[in-house]
Amino acid sequence: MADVATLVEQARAGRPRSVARLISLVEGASPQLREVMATLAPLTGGAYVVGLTGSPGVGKSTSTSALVTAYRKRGKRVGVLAVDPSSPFSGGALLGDRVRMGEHTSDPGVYIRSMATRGHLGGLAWAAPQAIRVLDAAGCEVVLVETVGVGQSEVEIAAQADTSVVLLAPGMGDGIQAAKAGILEIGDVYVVNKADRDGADATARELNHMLGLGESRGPSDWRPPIVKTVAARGEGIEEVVEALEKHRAWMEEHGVLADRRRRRAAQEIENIALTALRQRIGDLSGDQRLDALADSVVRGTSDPYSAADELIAGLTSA
Ligand SMILES: Nc1nc2c(ncn2[C@@H]2O[C@H](COP(=O)(O)OP(=O)(O)O)[C@@H](O)[C@H]2O)c(=O)[nH]1
Ligand SMILES: [Mg+2]
Repeated sequence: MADVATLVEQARAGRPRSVARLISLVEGASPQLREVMATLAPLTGGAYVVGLTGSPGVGKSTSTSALVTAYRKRGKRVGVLAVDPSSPFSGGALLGDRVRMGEHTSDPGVYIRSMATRGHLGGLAWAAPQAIRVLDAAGCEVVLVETVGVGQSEVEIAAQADTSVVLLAPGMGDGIQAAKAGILEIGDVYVVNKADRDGADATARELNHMLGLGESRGPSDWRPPIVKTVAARGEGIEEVVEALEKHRAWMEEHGVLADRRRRRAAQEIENIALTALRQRIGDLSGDQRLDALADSVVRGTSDPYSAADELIAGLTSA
């Protein structure tokens, strides 16, 4: 296979197949990943990462596609990552998404990739930031991350993004669901899509009400805006972009962007370290050190806590 440096160079030159190869290395947890990440490190930090989450069918892919159009008009290179934590499939875009993203597939300024993480070691939290880093290093100025809202995953994705967009639609009972899912805490921008349908105003009002509850914001705090869209017709999308740019400017002004990125990196380090530790501990069955420690616990010359400490010390210095 091509060496990592060449692959990265080609990805930066805008060669989609090289970007795809790099993301495949992430998904496959390739042994080369270490080298890939080391090579990418100095090339990252330029991308503005926007997460889009919401229930299936709310219009995430349609909105993502419309946002791509809006950012392309502004001359930005855009990366799209569609993360489906429940799907065992990966590689190409999902069929429906391929249709909705269709107009962008021949645009060299847009890179679209879907990613499945089920069964993945460390899951979404582990794979998504590394895939984002690939797109970042490949020169994407905006990276849109679409994820299906299932339980914990949207919270995880919110932790990956600079700005989180939460989508709702009228008539989906979303208001109540949103409150349950803790979605009201993660949105920086709220979108009520399908505003061409009855009930959009009511949904927006209900959302506004719920966002106001428990509110204790100071004058310089960010108040998440609610934008109504008809993504299928591109209506309201410019307003979404404006809200995103405002949020980004606010984050930069208040040091929030740097803070979020630091927390993100910290979490990533923790995930990788825990995965590595777990792997080493998992490899221990039949390990003589463990057997010896077990013997000493059985004999009463050591206790399980001391033995565990000794084991960990041995693992981290090994
Ligand atoms: N009426 C209406 N339908 C929409 C709108 N946006 C998306 N849709 C439709 O809603 C369905 C689900 O959209 P999709 O983007 O795949 O949702 P996702 O599952 O959240 O990614 C598709 O049939 C879209 O054409 C809208 O603004 N109004
Ligand atoms: Mg979708």
